[in-house]
Amino acid sequence: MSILSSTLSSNYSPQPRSTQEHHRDLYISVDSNAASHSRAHRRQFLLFQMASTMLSLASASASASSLSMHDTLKGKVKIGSNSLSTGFVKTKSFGRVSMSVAANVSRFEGITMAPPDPILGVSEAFRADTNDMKLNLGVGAYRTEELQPYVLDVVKKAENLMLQRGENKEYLPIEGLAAFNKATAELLFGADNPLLKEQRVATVQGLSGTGSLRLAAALIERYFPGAKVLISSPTWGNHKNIFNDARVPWSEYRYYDPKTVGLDFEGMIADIKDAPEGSFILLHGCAHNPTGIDPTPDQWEKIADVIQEKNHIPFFDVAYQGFASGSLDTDAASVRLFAARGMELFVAQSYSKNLGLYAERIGAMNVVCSSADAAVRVKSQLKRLARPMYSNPPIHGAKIVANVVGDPTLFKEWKAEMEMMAGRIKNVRQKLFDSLSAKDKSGKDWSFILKQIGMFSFTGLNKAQSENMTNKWHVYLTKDGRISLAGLSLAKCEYLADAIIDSFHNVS
Ligand code: PLA
Repeated sequence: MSILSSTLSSNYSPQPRSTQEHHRDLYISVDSNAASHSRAHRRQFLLFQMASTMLSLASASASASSLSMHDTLKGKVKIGSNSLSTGFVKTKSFGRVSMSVAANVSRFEGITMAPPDPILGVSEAFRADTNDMKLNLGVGAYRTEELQPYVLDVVKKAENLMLQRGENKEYLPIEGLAAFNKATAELLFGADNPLLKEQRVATVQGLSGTGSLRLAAALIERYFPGAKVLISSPTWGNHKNIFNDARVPWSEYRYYDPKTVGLDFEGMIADIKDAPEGSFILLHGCAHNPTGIDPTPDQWEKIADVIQEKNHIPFFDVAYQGFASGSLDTDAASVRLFAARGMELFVAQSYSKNLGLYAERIGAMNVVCSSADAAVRVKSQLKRLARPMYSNPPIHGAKIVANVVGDPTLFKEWKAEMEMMAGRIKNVRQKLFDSLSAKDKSGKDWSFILKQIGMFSFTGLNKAQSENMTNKWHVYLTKDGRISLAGLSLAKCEYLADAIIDSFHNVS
């Protein structure tokens, strides 16, 4: 027996196969007559050699990116000007045999290389840079003045409490930890908000902000087929991925006006008005990502008016509560304003930033309904959607949040730490503005930096200028010109100002 015979299978199925399936297997003809065994053996070997050669050429061609997905699916491989069909071996059929081609070509040949993530990919590039001056202002993750990751003291204390109590690791219910769900809704709406007493909020623990948004997108896809989600232009890049993956149609509403480096309020209102009645309007609860530009309280009222008029459903993404202004209540004002009008709304929450629980994946999805009865039904469907996706959420972060919020001393300490983090970001924002204003002799007005809030600054640098920041200055940021001030120290402000001034004035 040759090596080849072990890769041959005689259970050929005559059913029609898709071109793709057809491409996955190579069929080779062999003489099944026992009397001519040695001849067949030699013939198998020759065919195998031919197939191997073809396949290595095909895989070389594919890895050189000259093989398009389209060509691959057609089962054709173009080498130079020759077009060779992988079906060539299907000629004589004494008995067709399917051969697994593990030696040279993967079953995954048709899977192309995915591009790096525009935000998380920046951290990967940063890690690979060996320059001493490098600075990671890509992902929104809080760093100390020494540019080190920061674990909040209250988190350490809550974890110690958990250890002392010897808590177990049993599965949580599908909707998550009850104490967490209660705490998270109270933090968002205010503990004495009547809609909590009226039990009109369906709250389920989610896999942080992203997972909660994705769960809500699945609910929209299932129960509002064809409904559109309107997202701001620009927005956090992952919003588009989330709705695309959930097969929920979306379009953009105007938000950022590059001329004023401010909010295009008229455009925003007009686009929300124009959206088909009953659309979902995605709003950043506070600290809009990436622009750092939020509507004023007056503007929020007008946005609520139009949304109500058009029977739209507001969908808040609250990823920075308490982290933007330093106050949990101030940062929840937009959501509370809509809720106070008796509107039904969606709110996704995240504890990545305000409690520094990035990797714990802790957040929640809240659906405010007009009746307790509707809330029970919505919650049951959120659980039904969650079960096949991830079954139930992780316990550790939920316990931390519940312990911090549930203990008056820890809760007070958390607020102080949040203020400290928000304060440090405000200080670097001011220092960056001061450095830019002092160093830039062109008379350019950099005051927009002071008007933006939250952890980001939208610098207005274009793609080429942002690339110059990275390639020449080793400053890592997203290609839309967003910098995370949470990753900046006072000590690095002058260096960053030099990089920005050079990129802005010397790169078109
Ligand atoms: N919503 C908004 C507006 C965000 O900015 C982020 C995080 C999330 C939701 C989700 O965060 P979570 O899943 O960790 O709760 N945006 C970050 C990180 C901070 C990221 O892109 O994942 C950012 O750098 O934009």
